[in-house]
Amino acid sequence: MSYFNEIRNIQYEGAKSENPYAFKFYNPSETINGKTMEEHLRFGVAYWHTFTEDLSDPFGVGTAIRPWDKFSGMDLAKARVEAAFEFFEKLQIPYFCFHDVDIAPEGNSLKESNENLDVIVAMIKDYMKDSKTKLLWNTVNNFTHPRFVHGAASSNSADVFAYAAAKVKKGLEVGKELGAENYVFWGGREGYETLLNTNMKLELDNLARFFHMAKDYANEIGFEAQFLIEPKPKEPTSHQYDFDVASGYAFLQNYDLQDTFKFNIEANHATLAGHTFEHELHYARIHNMLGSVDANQGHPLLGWDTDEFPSDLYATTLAMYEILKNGGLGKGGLNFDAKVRRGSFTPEDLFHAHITGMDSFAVGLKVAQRLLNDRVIENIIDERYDSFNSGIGKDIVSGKADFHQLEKHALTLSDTTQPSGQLEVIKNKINQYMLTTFA
Ligand code: XUL
Ligand code: CO
Repeated sequence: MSYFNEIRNIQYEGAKSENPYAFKFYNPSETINGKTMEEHLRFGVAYWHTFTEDLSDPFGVGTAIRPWDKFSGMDLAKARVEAAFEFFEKLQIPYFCFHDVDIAPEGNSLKESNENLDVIVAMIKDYMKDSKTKLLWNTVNNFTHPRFVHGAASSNSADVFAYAAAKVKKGLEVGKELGAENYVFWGGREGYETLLNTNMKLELDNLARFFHMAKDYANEIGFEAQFLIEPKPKEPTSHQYDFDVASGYAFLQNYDLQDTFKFNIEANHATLAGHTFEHELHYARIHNMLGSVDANQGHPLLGWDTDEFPSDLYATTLAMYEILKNGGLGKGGLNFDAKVRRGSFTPEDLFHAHITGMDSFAVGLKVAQRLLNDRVIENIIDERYDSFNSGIGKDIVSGKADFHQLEKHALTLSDTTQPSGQLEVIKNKINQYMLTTFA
């Protein structure tokens, strides 16, 4: 059965193509600096937003028209798998990602939920045999069901902690079964609403205990996926524990988890935290903690997680610059944790959204590689910090200098001369590179 009958495989047709069902910039087989675009970008489809999401919002019911919605229960779950693999193939997408509840309905008990999962996982495994699309990561949803109202691993209830652990245990087994390259922990409701009823120390300790137990179990079953923490500062709780990369990294170090995890960085979570997307990527990169990316964008005027498909070429360029500086994403990828707008409710919109996201990152990749080749940003930064390459600067960096020596040096200074920060020059250069790369 075909769910996207009218749509043929999406091909690269070049920048001048008028075909809305073609890539204008994403050319999977094109080589850039020794790697194909497909290898650089490692795009993934988010199962929840593309096949499960109904586009409801707090003010209105779902609007999504999805041909598979004529089914219900397990039949719907199976229809979604069929639709998903048709979509993956037509889009030539190398990866996908899911939560347990995206792919199979929850039953009346944990046992029943696991049985439902087993049926769908077996079906997905079967489809994967004939597909080039692999599992970038899986995770479990430990936040939607009312039992997780006070959190999962940071719940006040030991029973809920146990239930959450059982779900992650199954998630790790599913990840191994399907060959997931990563396993994601997004905080969900791991956070708190008010300190007036919260034992924060116990909650943080428990969260760390949970992560250690998860890693122990992954080791026990030989599941070698990279573990990823996905920071987010707020939503649904007002204080999420994995606020951003910096606080997440401190948490991991406090609990001796820094070698177990890397970060899955989501653009809209970065901006919710008051950072830029590139700030979060950069912070993770310089600490060797950049694992994977949830590629989306927030709305500049809205203060919540809008999860839009990425189309801002400036943002994708700066993101790809960080990713290239990182030497790529390793086992990670660019997962479109993004949803079409509530008004974009047709199945065709799902294709247009992904084409736009993929083209936007392809543009970012090409511009960023040129910026790097010409050392545009590197040269400016090297020059800016040149004072640390000789004299007193070299002594500071090598650890030789102390306050006595620094005071002695400072007393000899009449006035310091400093070069300009040149921000406007740099921005103009980046604009020039963006426009001339495709001229
Ligand atoms: C929520 C979010 C999640 C994670 C996976 O904001 O980003 O979808 O990516 O649980
Ligand atoms: Co996400």
